[in-house]
Amino acid sequence: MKITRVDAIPFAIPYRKPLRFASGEVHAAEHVLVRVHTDDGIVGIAEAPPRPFTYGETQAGIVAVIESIFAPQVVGLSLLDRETAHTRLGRTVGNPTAKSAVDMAIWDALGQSLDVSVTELLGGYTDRMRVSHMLGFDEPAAMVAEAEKMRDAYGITTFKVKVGRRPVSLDTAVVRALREGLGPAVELYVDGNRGWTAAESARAMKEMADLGLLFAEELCPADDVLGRRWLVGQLDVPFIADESAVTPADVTREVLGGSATAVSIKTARTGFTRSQRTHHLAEGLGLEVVMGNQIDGQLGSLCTVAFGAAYALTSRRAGELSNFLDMSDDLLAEPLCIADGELAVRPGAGLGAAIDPDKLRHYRRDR
Ligand code: MUC
Ligand code: MG
Repeated sequence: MKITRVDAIPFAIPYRKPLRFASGEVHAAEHVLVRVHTDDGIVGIAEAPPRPFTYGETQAGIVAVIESIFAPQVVGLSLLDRETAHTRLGRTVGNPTAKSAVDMAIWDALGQSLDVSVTELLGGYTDRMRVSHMLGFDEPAAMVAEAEKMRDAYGITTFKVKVGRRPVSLDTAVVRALREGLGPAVELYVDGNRGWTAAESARAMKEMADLGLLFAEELCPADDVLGRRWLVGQLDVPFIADESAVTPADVTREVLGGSATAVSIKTARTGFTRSQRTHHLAEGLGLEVVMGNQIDGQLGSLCTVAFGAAYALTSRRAGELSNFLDMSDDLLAEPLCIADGELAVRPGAGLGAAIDPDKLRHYRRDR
């Protein structure tokens, strides 16, 4: 069970349709595949998605920090030394998705070694989650058509709508069109990626007051400290902290400061070890949790559902598990399948994921 090697392999898979939102856009999954090898021949895997507009990481930077700092820190540890690995990775500031991929690949390897699934290792509450689909910026008719396609093809009935454009009516018109087009039964919530000011956010939420929204997420920057507190205090739906609350300490600060009332847990940026801490904190504080998406590929989505299904609190709400549907291909040998609006964890040991070697050869960018 000793870690002998860590690989960081950059790859690029184009998106069929780019995802656009207030803080950026994604045209290709230029991620890093992380493999943790052990002395008994087990290989744990996970993927790191660079999101420079959110965390400052780049694909080349993720490869470099793993090869030069993180790999030497974990090689020689047992797979059971997860707290030691977490503490050592924590000596380096930032680099959340690089750290998380190493952490999750260790958990995958541990699950394989013990012949137990990661979900069971973590908490084992259920084996599936309802899926929420994220709708990027477009014209109202196109976004309604996309949501209808997702509902008809995959049974998805929860949608997160990207907002944060100016004037705010560009986005409020979309949300109204979605409610009118899809009817009262679907769940809708909005994510601004810090695009609006607090006053614009308040105006937009008033315009959408009759649309039955479930949540509002990161509508304005957390750095507008008093403005955001003022906004959150007047909303009658939970306000989700996403990119403003990456660490458990960030969550505590945002919530106790009155700037958030719910939290997005993204395994891509807190791995399994830190996501556990955020989960326990959210439970203690009585916060709603949504399992978020870092525009993950299939391996990242599998990590999200593996964690989300492990606990009652994280599996209560639909998880954001479907961005991979917009990718033109993936590395997983057996594709993920969303059916009846749900995604199941993979049965079997660890994450239950295997990489297709031909696809890896085709998409890798290091040779
Ligand atoms: C989301 O929930 O915000 C877009 C930017 C980011 O950091 O994550 C995605 C989705
Ligand atoms: Mg968000």
